[in-house]
This record gives sequence, structure tokens and C-alpha cells, in this order.
Amino acid sequence: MKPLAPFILSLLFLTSQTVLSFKREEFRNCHQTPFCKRARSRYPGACTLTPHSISISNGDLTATLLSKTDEQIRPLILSLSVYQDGILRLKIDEDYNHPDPPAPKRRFQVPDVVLPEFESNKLWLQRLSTETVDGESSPSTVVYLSDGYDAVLRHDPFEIYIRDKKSGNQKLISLNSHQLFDFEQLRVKQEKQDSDNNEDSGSDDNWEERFRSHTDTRPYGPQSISFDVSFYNAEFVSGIPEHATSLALKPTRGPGVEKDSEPYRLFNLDVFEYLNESPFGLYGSIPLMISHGKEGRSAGFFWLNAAEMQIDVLGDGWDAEYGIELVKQKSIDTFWMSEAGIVDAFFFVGPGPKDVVKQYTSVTGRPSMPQLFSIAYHQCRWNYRDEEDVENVDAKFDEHDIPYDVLWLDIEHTDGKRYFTWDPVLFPNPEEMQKKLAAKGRHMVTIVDPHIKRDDSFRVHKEATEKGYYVRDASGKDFDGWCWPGSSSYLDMVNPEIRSWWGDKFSYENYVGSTPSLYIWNDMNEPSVFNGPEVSMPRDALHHGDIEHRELHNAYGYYFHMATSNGLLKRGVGNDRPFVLSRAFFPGSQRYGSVWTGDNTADWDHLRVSVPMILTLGLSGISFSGADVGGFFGNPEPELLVRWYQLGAFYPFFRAHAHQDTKRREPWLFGYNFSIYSIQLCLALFLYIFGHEGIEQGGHS
Ligand code: NBV
Repeated sequence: MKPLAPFILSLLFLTSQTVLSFKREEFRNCHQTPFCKRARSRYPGACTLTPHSISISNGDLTATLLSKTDEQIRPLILSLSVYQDGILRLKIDEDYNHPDPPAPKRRFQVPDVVLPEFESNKLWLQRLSTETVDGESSPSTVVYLSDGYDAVLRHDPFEIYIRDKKSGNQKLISLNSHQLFDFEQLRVKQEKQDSDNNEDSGSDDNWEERFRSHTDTRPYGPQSISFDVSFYNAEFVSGIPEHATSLALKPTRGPGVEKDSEPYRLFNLDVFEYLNESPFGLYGSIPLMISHGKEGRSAGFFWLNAAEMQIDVLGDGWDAEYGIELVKQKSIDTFWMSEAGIVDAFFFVGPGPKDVVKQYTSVTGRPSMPQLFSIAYHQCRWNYRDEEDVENVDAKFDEHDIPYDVLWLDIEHTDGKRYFTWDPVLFPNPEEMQKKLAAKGRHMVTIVDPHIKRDDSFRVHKEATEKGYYVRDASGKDFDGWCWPGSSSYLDMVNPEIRSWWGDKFSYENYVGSTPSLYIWNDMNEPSVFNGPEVSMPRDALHHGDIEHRELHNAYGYYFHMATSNGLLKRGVGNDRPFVLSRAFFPGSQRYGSVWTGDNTADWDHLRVSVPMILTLGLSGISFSGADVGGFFGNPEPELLVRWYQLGAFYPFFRAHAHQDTKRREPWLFGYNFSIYSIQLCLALFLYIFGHEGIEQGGHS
């Protein structure tokens, strides 16, 4: 028996690891994602589109893109618009006036992200000039962007770039320089195609798509878009959160990169125990990339598109793989692929990184001014059990003279996961509890998730059903998925009427037991659906206006956050600045509150990676963000917890949080050692304030 013991022990260890860790097989990789696989197999030079009928219409340059080789495809309509600060916007969409064959429906253009003030700052184009750029065989149309820059549309092969007039017309940023552009057009399913759905056949039969036990009916066939974007004279590129990885994005293809390496994925997902150092998509998505080069020169590229996106950073010499070494100005080349939507892209000229962030936030909005209390320390745990627990924790902070401003309640405070309610036994007097905290100048935050319990006695569900406010499944019925409350439905937040109805739920009379010192936490808004494909909503679910879920997936959480935040604004007096924390995010989320980096783990790697994650969020407009101090999963050793507090003090959003299965870890539970470390914390703060850079290196090395 003896030799069996280590075997059994290692087996036990391995199973516990599998139960606890990231379940890769639940999520698709690029190879299992048909649009990604197809796009990655394209060759440079494959695009045969050229612009025709170039003219000015409504102050924009417009053109029709036609294929030189395939007359079957419908024309595409391209437009270039110029805005203040040298911002160039490129749109490419189907030609909806084309009769033969007509587009079966309009593709989704993300509303409510671009600020109306930005739109009104469009500079009306008066004049286009045509020239033949040195060394080119085909002419180009040139558009004046600003005193320093021109936008150029090269005709054949089709390319769009910005040139820097002050540096001898060198390119700054370009699209389709390697002719990887592709735009799969919407189609109508023909009868004969129903029986045949082999994705890999390469034929016209790419309709249904399967992943594990899920089938995506894909009623309009493949509809992806892909293209290359190059950043010239750049040393590295950053951005495209959310990934648990470095600030400078590592190449995902090219010499020295493993053959099966994945692109950076942007697909909002509820990932259980995410991995450190991974291109895997997490809870939020911002398709903004910022390049940085010598002399502090930066440029930016933003693609406003809410469908699943995959982005390759191509390492130096990637083109050699195709046997074509392209002679070109030094650049970092990237390859962008999205499952659906349109091209609605913005080019930012910088020149510094700060300018790029300013230009990007002039399009999507500046971060809202936070409530003063919310930039202080927050104490959270899944869950503070009952009112007595809340009272004790609050009292202990005073007893130990540890400053804190906000106490949080997770899902267990509700009556059966019906949000806007309180467990009648554990929290019988919620108003009194909040008032006691408020008397000391403290606030409370409660969780409100997007899954609504399908229970007819629950008012929110009853009303939502009667009004037809839920997202529908592919057959047109209210979508029914599994989440914390059991059988649940999801509000169709892309519809402004539903957002406004949701907002009203935060009024004091609707949210019984809430007081002016109560604020909100939106979790699970990717949205997370336990029994859905990749723990989310099926891509063929239907939203308002027959928008497929695939087209807006990455923006779902954004609309939920927006509706909640506007609800707090509406609720009245004293709440002129809402505070809403959200797990999912999208461009523009900075206008509605803060975000955090989700379910991290109590280990040194997660402490370390929180720094580039939060910096990347900041570069992408979301300056108010943080990571769970102490790590959500697992039990931190005292030194790790202390170091995490030291670092967390510098997170813009500073909250300790822990999983319900972890040991209690309120700061006074760590005794003498903790106090010693607290002294170090003060020292570190002191050093930081006086300009030393010690704090970031103060962690475990
Ligand atoms: O609501 C429970 C947790 C919450 O504490 C955490 O912060 C979220 O990221 N929630 C996820 C759901 C359960 C995760 C295992």
C-alpha cells in the first residue's frame, strides 16, 4: 500500500488544482473560432478592393469600394471624416442601397459611445487633391487633417494612412498597408444550406457553428471584418485591455513566437481564476491601441466595434513567414479581426501619449468626477454575514484606528438573489444599519447584478416580462439562463427605454431599505450565464431592433453600468455624482464609474500583474480602477497581504475583497507583523510623496 500514498496524494492535489483553476476548455481559442482561424490564414496582398467615385458628401470624403476580382460581392461604402485635433475617422459598411443581392439587414453600429459634442466638432471638408506619391504607381487622394498632418487614401492597392508633414511626409499610422483587409458580407440562408454546415469546407456552407454542447444558428452566415494596422517608428504598443499581461504588448505572431500562440482576445467573459501572463480575454474590452516610440512619439488607433475581437501583434520579420520581405519604413504591424459590426475607426496623431489619451477621451468622454468618499479605502468581503457582523467590523476599524470609508455587501445580503431586496432574517433593518455608518461619515455599497430571478412574485421580473424587456433567444422567447438565483433572464439594456425603467428601480421608494448613503456595485455584467456558451449569452440571442447578441456582446455590461449610474443620478438629492463599480467595461465606461480587475488570486504574480493592468486601463481612459487587495481567491500570507495594501494605497480604486471560502482577513487579524508592515507602508508613502520610485519595487521580487 505504501507506494500508493504519494500517488493518491498527487492525484488529490491535481484534482483540487483542476477544480480550483482556470478551465481553458470552457473557452474557445482562435483555432476553434472560425472567423479568427479564417482571418489568420489570409495572405498579405489578398485584398483586391479599390475605391471608386471618390467625392465629398456632407463634408466627408466618400467612396465606393469595389473588388477587382469578384463581381459577386456588394460594393462597400467608405467614408473619411476629419475632427478637431487632427482626429481622422474611417467608416466602412455595406451599401444598403445596392439591389442585387440586397443586404438582408443593417449591421450594428454602436450607439451612445461617441460624444455628441465630438460629433459636432467635425471639420467639413471642402477640397480633395489627387497626387502620385513618390515611388507609387497609383494615385492617392489627399485630405488636409491639420497643419502637421494629411490623411491619404491610396487607390491601388487600397490603403489609408496619416503622414507627418513635419518629418518629410513620413507615415505615422496606416490601415491595409499589407492588404489583409477583408469584409464578409451578410447573407440570407438558403434552404439547401440547412443540412450542410461544415465550417472547414471552405465552401459557401458556413452557417451553424458549434462549440461544446452549444449551437450558434448564425442566421446571416459569417460576417467578420479584418485588417492590418501599422504604427511607424514605434518601439512598442500598449492598450487593448483587459488582459493579465505586461504594459508593452508582446508579439503574438512572427519569429520566435510559439506556433500555437493566441491573439489578444477582446470578449467580455466571466473567467474563473484567470491566468497571469495571458492574451486571454477577461471581463472588459477597449479596442484602443497606443504606440510609443523614440523621443516620446505616440499615435493611437481605436475601433468602435462591440463584437468579439482578436488582435495579433506581429513581431519584427513576420512577413518572412510568407516569403515576402516587405521593404518599408520601420513599423509595428498589428492585425485586427472582429466577428461582426462595421468599420468605425479613429486615428489619433498624438504627438505624445498624453495627447493620444486626450484625443481618445474627446471621442468617448472623460472620466466622471468621483464621489470624494470613493477614492478612500473600501472594505469588502463575500459576504459580511448580517447586521451584527457589519456593526462589529465597523467597530473594529475604529478600535484599531484604521481609516476606512465604505463597507460593502455582496450577493448574500439579498432575499434569494433578488436584487433590490434584503434577506429579512440577516438584514431586517437596512436603513438603520446605513444610518449608523452614515453617522460616522461612512457609506455602504450593495451589489446589483443583471440576471433577474424568474419568479413571478418578484416585482422586477413580473414587470420586465409584461413589458417585453428581456433579451430573447434565437426562437424569440425570453432568454432563460442559469445564474446565482437559478433560472434567470437578462434585461435588454441597449434599449434606452429599458435603461430608463431600470434607473427608476434605484429610487428610494422602489429600492426599499436604501438611503442616500448607499451606492452600487454591478457584477456579472459580461453577461455571465453559467450554462451559456463560454459562460455567457448565446451569440444568436436577440436584442431590441433584431440586433444579434454577437454584434453587441462587449457593450452589454457598459449599457448596464450606464443605466445603473443614471438611476443613481435620478434618485435625487445628494447624489449628483453616482458611484457604481462595474466588472465589465467598454469604451465610455469611464463616464459611469469605476471598474476593477475581477477575480484575481492571492499570489505574488497577481499582485505584480495588477500594476500593468491598472496602468493599461488608465491609458485607455478608465483612470478610476483597482484590483482586489489581498487577492479574491485563496488565503494570502501576511507579507503578501501587507505588500498588497502598500500597493493598493496607490490604486485609484482601493478595495480589499475576498471569496466566501477564504479565511477572514480584516487588517487587525494579522497582529504584530501587520503593524510593522504598516510602518513600512507609511515609509513607502513618504518616499513616494517625495518623488522616490521605491513603491513599485517594494513588492516581492
Ligand atoms: O458576488 C460574488 C462574487 C464577487 O464577490 C466577486 O467580486 C465577483 O467578481 N462574484 C464575482 C461571483 C462569484 C465568483 C466566483
